[in-house]
Amino acid sequence: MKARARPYDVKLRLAGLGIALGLCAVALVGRAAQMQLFDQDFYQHQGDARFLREVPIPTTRGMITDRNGEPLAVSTPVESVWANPKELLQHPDRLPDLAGALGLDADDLTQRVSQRSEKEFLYLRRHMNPDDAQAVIKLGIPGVYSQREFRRYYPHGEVMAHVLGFTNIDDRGQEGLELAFDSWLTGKPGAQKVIRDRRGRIVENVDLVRAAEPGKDLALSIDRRIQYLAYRELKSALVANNADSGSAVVVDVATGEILAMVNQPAYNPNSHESALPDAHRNRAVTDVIEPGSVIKPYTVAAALEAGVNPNIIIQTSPGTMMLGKYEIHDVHDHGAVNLTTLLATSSNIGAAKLGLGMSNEHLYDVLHRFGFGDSTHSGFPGESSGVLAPPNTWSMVQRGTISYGMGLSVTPLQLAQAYATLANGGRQMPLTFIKDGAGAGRQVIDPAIAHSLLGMLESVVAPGGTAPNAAITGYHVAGKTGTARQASGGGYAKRYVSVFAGVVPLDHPKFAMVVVISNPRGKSYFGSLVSGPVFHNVMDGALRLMDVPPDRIEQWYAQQPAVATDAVADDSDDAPPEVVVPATTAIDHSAVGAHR
Ligand code: 59J
Repeated sequence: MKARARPYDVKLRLAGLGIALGLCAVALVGRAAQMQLFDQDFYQHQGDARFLREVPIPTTRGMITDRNGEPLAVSTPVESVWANPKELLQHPDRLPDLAGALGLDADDLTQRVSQRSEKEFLYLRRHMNPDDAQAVIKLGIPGVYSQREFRRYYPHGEVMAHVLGFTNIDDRGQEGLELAFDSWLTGKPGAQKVIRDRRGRIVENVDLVRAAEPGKDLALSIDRRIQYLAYRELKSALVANNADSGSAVVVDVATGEILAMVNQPAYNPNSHESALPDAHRNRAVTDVIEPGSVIKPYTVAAALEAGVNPNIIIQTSPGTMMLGKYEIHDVHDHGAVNLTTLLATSSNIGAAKLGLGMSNEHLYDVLHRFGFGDSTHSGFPGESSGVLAPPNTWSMVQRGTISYGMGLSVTPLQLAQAYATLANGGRQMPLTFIKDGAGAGRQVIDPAIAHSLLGMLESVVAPGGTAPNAAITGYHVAGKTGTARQASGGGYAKRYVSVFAGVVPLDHPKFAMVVVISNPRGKSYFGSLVSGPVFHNVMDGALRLMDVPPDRIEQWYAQQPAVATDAVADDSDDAPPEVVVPATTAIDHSAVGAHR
């Protein structure tokens, strides 16, 4: 019997197949619907993730200006060209072109790219001029891209170098105020979602994740014009006196704001890599000197505070004195001196005798109150505190030498603060590099003592004082010279620092300025002749720039040339009044070397 498939079997099979196919279709449609309707986000994300990227939005570093809003440090846009090595290496024939447009050596470039062949990111050249970078991108080489960055530019170059410092290639502060205020100045880069095509080009901005926050601006206390004057005068004094290094600081007496701070040697912060590291130091803040005689006013202040009669007469003859087993000297025999002539002639013996008459603790206390031995807390990176040993360690000899400024060390900035404090009626203002940033002051000595010291120090710049060349026509000036041999290897070398510290005008003191010049090897090495003229030239200019009214009116008018002003003075054919310039000094500097 022949077995035949029965028709219902075929139908059954067909129906079975139909059902199976139908189920498949339903499953497929269902799955599609599931993917489309329910899992869409997941798949969208998976797809986009291959092309959707979060990219940073670059932002600027805050601008640094001087007290009048003049830009001192600005961020300029630059382009950094980078490559995706994997992609770029698929077109090795383009490498020579690329190297040419980047201004790089073709072999070096090939090597660098090959070394990172597995990576997706390599800077080819950073901080290019945007036009040059554009020319590179225009070559259309696959795997080559550019990115906006910002580069710091310092329009005043050397003049502001030490105060500002500089940033590194990633725009972070490395030295100076760029370092001290880095977090204030640094912006927060934003973030943006973008879709890139297969070649990495951005084809669509999707959404902003975070807006970029630019860094904050910083207005300094510095006055660019006074800074420039100080820079010019210090530099020319260094050249004229064949000196190694120097610093100058100008402080606003009433506020403690630092108006100018310059050093030599200097460097150009726009190309600081090429500078000697030695030129980087802001010596006014980081370096110490043995100050010598500019300390004497504080010894006198201590004596007055201890109740010494302001009219005391001190015998300094014969110009030498034994201090323990050491002999100390004055340049001349100044005979019997009062406190004013002690300062005007800068008698070491007079100062030592005053110091020996008080306790270690008292002299220390007064010096310390004026800020010696302590950081000024100016906030400048690397600030030195100087050295003032605790009084219980002082020998009698030390008390004597500290009284005339030997055996302690100070920074030029500390000296400037100490002179500003005298000029401010004994009220010490915190020093600051920030405009209007100073806090409240602190009275460190009786105003009457501060006042009488300023009077005595006026005699230093008067004819007969050590520094008549620091005098400024039309203004009352108080100041002090110092010439100190520098300690070296346990003795004192024939290396000097020449210092001048002064304040002007005495009626309403505005400026305190300190000038320190190290190792002058010219005709003279005296503070009066080396540093005094820098003080004179800078202050003379600054008084005019800041419109400080003269406080010595007769002298002021005497020096004004009798120019005919429009309407009035036609009938005056008188010669201008004779100008009397004090030109003589009682000290014969040429004799000093021989005396030693
Ligand atoms: C001086 C010192 C060195 C250290 C000496 C200056 C001492 C001393 C041991 C010799 C030149 C020189 C602790 S002088 O600053 O007296 O500024 O215009 O370096 O005395 O004992 O060939 N300054 N300077 N002394 N040491 N030790 C005078 C004086 C001062 C002047 C001039 C002439 C010194 C008026 C210094 C100035 O007031």
